[in-house]
Amino acid sequence: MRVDVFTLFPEVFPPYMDSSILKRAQEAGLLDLGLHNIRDYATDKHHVTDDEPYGGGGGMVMKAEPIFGAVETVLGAPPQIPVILLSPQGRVFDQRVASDLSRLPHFALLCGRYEGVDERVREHLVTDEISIGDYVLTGGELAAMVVIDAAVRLLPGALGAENGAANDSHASGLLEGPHYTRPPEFRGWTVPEVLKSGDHAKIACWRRQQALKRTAERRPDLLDNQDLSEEDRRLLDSD
Ligand code: 9D3
Repeated sequence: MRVDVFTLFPEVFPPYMDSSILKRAQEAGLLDLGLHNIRDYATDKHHVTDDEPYGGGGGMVMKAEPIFGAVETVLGAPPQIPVILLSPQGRVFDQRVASDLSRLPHFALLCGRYEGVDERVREHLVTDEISIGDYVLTGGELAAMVVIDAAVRLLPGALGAENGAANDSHASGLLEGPHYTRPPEFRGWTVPEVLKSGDHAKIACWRRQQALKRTAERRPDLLDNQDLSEEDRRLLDSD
């Protein structure tokens, strides 16, 4: 998968993108990441990328020209791939959107800053718009990294065999139950006996029950779109 990111702050990407799973994905050739500084494509002497809004009201707006210049120079005019704007007005990102993106061979992410981008960018360059949730960020860069992270870990081979993406809690549609590791007792707090029993059928059953109960408690909305089996309903109702 190739992802081209257009941003005024390309330097914030490598510390995260070059760590852990995303680093491995790049080394394995699963992810080819292009970082492009929009400022490099501003043609005036001072490489200005923002300006005051028509109509007043304060704040600054990202100029169309440097954005078109950057995207069309790198991707061609018009680009033949999805150009996704990260903005508070986008459709809210979730595991389904991540999965859809992970199937694309190539897409571009455009990171908004300031109060937003000139509307002509949205009208004539952008093909999709994504928000990562209902809270206010400083710009689209963190959102772009969230989107890349969630999409890349779904690529076959991006995770170890053990932690297959199919096992993710949001893939099952349920929250995960509790996890424990050594020691068996810490400050007098113990690990549930069932996890040390070696009875794998019983452990799987207990984990399913914990996941169901935790989801019912914390995210009942997730259970609404679930087809629970008779066994699941029994697990939810028993202690
Ligand atoms: C004070 C004006 N803001 C009203 C709430 C508008 C505003 C413009 C630009 C607020 C934030 C931003 C910068 N945010 C993003 O570019 C952004 C974002 C976000 O803020 N929340 C969730 N997802 C995203 S994706 C990009």
